[in-house]
Amino acid sequence: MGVVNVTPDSFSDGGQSFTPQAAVAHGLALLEQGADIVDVGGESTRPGAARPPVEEELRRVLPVVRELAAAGAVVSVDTMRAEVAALALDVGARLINDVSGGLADPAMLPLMAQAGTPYVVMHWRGHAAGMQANAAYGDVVTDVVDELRRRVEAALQAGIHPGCLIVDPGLGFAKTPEHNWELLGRLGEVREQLGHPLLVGASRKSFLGRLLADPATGQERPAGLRDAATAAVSVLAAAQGVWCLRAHDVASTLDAVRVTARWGVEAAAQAQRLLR
Ligand code: PMM
Repeated sequence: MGVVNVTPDSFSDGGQSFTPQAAVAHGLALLEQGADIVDVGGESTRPGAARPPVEEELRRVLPVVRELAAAGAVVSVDTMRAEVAALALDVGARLINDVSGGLADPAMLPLMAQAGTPYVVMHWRGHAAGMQANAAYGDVVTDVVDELRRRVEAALQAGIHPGCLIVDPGLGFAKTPEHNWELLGRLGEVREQLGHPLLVGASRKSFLGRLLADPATGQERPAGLRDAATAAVSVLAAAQGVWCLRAHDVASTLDAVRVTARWGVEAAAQAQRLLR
């Protein structure tokens, strides 16, 4: 899944695709790189970010979805709002990626039940403005699985077909770097316990920037220089059986997945030696 952020303030690509023309061109380039899905979003979920009004989100997203769908792309829309999801589906979106797992808008689950299209349910504990205050867990994997299971049950109760549900542990959403690493290391457990296809979005996230911080200054590695680290995460996530990887630089993640597919799971254990 390639990322097309139509936002002025995204942490990962800093407003690169803010005009509809630039966003469409970027989406087409990601497809050219080999993306199966392009994920179009008009709301930044960076920790601390303010929400755009719904009209603004629609203005950002709809023209881009319409044009990419017309070009034959499988378009996903990254939104927490049922109104945006409904209009995006009308203009050709084929999947809704809801980082709130249906918690942000009570109209979302009924809409998805009616639409009958695939729906990504991500683990979420509140909007970007205050979410890092909620980063407290017992065992993070147990808690995230339990909370996601409740969202899956709510989705099924609303009438969403089980075959339409994709789950996502929500790396970086109300999670510290340690929580993200623990979830990544135990993705196989998350997948087995939930029994739905798993989507993972680690691409360019700040826990990678933190790991690769400059040893002299302590400064995080900038977002644009985290693609090799993202590809490494992609290898390890692929080896644990995820269904979909959400990435900004599709080419490097796809290469990494190709190598993993050729190699086998042993790679993960062996690679640790290189770091001693
Ligand atoms: N992360 C971001 C946005 N949308 N959707 C899903 N399903 N999973 C994620 O981890 C996720 C997401 C934040 O990253 P961005 O600002 O680079 O898009």
